[in-house]
Amino acid sequence: MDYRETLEAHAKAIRQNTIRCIATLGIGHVGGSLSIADALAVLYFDILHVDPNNPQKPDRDRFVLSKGHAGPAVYAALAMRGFFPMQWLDTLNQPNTLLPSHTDKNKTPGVDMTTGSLGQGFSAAVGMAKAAKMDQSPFRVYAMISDGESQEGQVWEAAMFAGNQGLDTLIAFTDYNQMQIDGTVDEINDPAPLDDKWRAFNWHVQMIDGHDVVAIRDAILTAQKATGKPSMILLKTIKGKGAFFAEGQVGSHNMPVTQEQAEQAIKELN
Ligand SMILES: Cc1ncc(C[n+]2csc(CCOP(=O)(O)OP(=O)(O)O)c2C)c(N)n1
Ligand SMILES: [Mg+2]
Repeated sequence: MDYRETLEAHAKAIRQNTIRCIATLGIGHVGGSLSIADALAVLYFDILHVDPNNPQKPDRDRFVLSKGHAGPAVYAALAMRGFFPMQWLDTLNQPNTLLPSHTDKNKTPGVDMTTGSLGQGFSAAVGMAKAAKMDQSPFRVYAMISDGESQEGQVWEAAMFAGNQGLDTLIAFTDYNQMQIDGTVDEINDPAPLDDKWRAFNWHVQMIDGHDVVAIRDAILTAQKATGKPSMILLKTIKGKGAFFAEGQVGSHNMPVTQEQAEQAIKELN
């Protein structure tokens, strides 16, 4: 299998495992989890220098899911990479689970930041990149924010600091799926033009198809070469991508999922 086929297979499995574990619970953040499956496949199966046997390795690359509600997709990727047994996915967001709805670094092996309050994870990621620079540590920091999250003032404080500091080991993504909880981002509080805004904050900016694994890989390699500036990769995505009951629907943000829906969607992905 070539790169595209291999990474698409991982993305498909992330989607299937995400749908399965949300259906086991009966409800969850389907939309924003499925829209980042392709980026997570490229990160966890190609880009990130991480060690499932040593999740706290000091010089590991960091990944901060600032849009913490997409935890289920990250758990699927981490389980598939061997950070913990696949059976843990069946415990998603249940009492005493190590896989809460939103990512928690004190609970889940492989999770680098506790998130859920939108904007905060991104600030933490900027702080990690600054600390790495001060310590002359070799690791990179990757962060995923969302477009509704980009309405948070805190995002732009962090953006300004990272741009001013030239934190070029920081590579961030925006899941530009055009939807938040109650509607489309443009009807609620349009963050566009996101590319020009990030450029104005002294970031290196790319805008790509967020469901094209090769484009994602190439954009990351380009970002790694951009010196003197942090990088923003704007991922044009579709909320709920890959599940017939969720794709392109605002209502997919946090939705009930039946076993029958899950089985059909998993079959269709095959
Ligand atoms: C500071 C803060 N305000 C509000 C919320 C509630 N909330 C959770 S997700 C969300 C927006 C979802 O839209 P988007 O950011 O575009 O994420 P997507 O679902 O598309 O991944 C909001 C307002 C929150 N988690 N944190
Ligand atoms: Mg969104």
